Amino acid sequence: MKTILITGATSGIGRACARIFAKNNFKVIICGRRDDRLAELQDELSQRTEVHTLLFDVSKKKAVAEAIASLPENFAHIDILINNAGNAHGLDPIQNGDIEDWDQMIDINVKGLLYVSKAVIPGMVDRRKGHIINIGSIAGKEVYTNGNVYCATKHAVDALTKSMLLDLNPYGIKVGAIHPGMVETEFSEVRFKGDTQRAANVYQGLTPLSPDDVADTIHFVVSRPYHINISDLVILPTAQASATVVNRN
Ligand code: NDP
Ligand code: 8X3
Repeated sequence: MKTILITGATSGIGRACARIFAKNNFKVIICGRRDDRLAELQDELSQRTEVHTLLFDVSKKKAVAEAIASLPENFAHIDILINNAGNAHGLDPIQNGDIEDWDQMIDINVKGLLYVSKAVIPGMVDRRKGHIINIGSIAGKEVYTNGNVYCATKHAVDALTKSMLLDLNPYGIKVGAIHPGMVETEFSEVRFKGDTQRAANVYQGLTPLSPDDVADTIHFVVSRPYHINISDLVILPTAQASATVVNRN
């Protein structure tokens, strides 16, 4: 039975991934900062598979290293890493951007992804097998007005994915990124700091992707035969043609 570690499993895309992989016979390690959500999800998924929870903030490098090092023997060999934890904080023109928001996005979306990868990759290299999936974004392929720092972090995820693919190629490790467009999760509530009306407006007049749509695609990517690596995949709602071109009713 393969073991998968999913960051940001307490909500949205990460939680949907935890569910689909638990249903499909993977041991799951679910990570996040909200312990009540982790406990609830562990209860749910334990009906189907072995589940281990790790409570840590991806932006705290010591906490990341300690958490991964604490894995019990039966979860220690990670076959698949889903670097999913991340969010946007704010949507402001560059001249008005909040430096705290910038720090958070860079610390979580870029440095956090690196800290987790640094803790997991050496085991994969030793075992000469593994699969890393980084969750980028359409914002990692294009920039849009006021997206500045969030877009920059997701462009960094795109670049890091391509770099990991090159560096880990000699070890038979698969690396790829999934770049979603609009997915209805808590993402916009976080971006707009709890303004639920503004968050809901983002998805008005179209059918966005659901977290399950993205998780299903990730499961497809992970379940390909060993010789197939899907290295770069953009998934959009049909109503969305680019980061900003959206056909609303
Ligand atoms: P959610 O807000 O629903 O989920 C974000 C997850 O990330 C939560 O589980 C949260 O857990 C975790 N997280 C955030 N900050 C930290 C941190 N410092 N340490 C540990 N975990 C953290 O959003 P999504 O599911 O939409 O987002 C998942 C990924 O998908 C992100 O990387 C996002 O950028 C990307 N994405 C989302 C799109 C969308 O339209 N929704 C489109 C394209 C990409 P907790 O708070 O418990 O720590
Ligand atoms: C999330 C999608 O378009 O809000 O990464 O940046 S978008």
